[in-house]
Amino acid sequence: MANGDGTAVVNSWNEWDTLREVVVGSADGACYEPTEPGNRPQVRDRPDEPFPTGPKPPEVIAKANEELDRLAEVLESRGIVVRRPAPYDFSQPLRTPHFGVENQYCAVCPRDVMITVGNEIIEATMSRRARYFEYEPYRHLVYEYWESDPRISWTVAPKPTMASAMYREEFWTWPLEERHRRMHQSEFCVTQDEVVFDAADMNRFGRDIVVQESMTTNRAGIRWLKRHLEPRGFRVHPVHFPLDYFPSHIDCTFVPLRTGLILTNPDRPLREDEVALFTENDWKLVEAPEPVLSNSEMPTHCQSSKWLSMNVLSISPTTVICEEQEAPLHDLLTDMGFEVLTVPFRNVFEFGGSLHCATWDIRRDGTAEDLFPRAKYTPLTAGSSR
Ligand code: ABU
Repeated sequence: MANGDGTAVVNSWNEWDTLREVVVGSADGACYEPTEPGNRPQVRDRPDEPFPTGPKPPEVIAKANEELDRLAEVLESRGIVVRRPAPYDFSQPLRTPHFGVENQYCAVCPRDVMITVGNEIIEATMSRRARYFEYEPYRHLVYEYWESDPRISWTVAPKPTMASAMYREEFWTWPLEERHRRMHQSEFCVTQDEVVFDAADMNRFGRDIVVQESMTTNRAGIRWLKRHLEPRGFRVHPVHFPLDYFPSHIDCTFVPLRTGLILTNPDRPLREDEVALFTENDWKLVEAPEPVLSNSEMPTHCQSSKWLSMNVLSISPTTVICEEQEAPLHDLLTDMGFEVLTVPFRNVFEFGGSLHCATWDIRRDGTAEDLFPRAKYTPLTAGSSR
């Protein structure tokens, strides 16, 4: 069954068209992320202290849920349909033939796992053991959408083994000078042997998809995305931010706000030879202001950077939702003509993200526009080896 206006039930081609239906994460059942080969969580400013394990305290969960619920209310007040993940017991340990992990993580950040690309839902491979089954809290929704509209396709990307050989353990002990020396090599904690990607390493720009090579997305993952998406009419562009030594998820680094405008991270410039794709196609790159919190002021158990400040959610080409204390960003966006809505969200930070991370857009207005008409692009399927 189609949506009332004839749009497919699942339809989202970019990060900014008018939002009609969205999933907002939930902190119910959340656990601390375990130490594993793809992740070394640390207590902020006390790296020698053991990172907690098991379920997060009920009061920490309650505060995050209050903010997630508030976001849901604001979205609903704008006429947007809000859906939520199903309950899931993240305290269950996992054992597969290839790995074991003492507990799982949470369903706060659907963006990391799930992506809508046009009328298709893709479940990412994921890159960390504790997140192997993180698609499960969203499956009831996927089935509902898939059953209700024959135009919807649903793809589960190949699951990697996440065996020890998939990871590069020494990555975690490289000194900063070593990281700087290697900054153009794009070799992180995941090797290139298996297909690996988190959905949050992608930005959607109509028929163009930009994918960051990172700790959570490798070159095999990008190849898989190219081979999957190119026959469906998309162009997939890998991007790199060489000064980000621990890259994971593009939405605190490169944030498209509307056609022609991208918010960028001044600490993480785009690789020089990749800028032309944007500038030659009339995209303006605007640097985000310094976040209000410094890295050392971020919540104790938060593994994300201060740049969660720019992890905003666009609900239309003219309206953006921001964390309520990020006044310099509000001012910049207002000066650029946006209506800025604000919600408190700092209690969500330690669950892995801010407003963009904590959402997964299901339906926006819009279609597969070509927003890079001058892109020079060689499809992988035509013989390129990248
Ligand atoms: N999950 C988004 C975190 C990215 C960052 O810390 O920059």
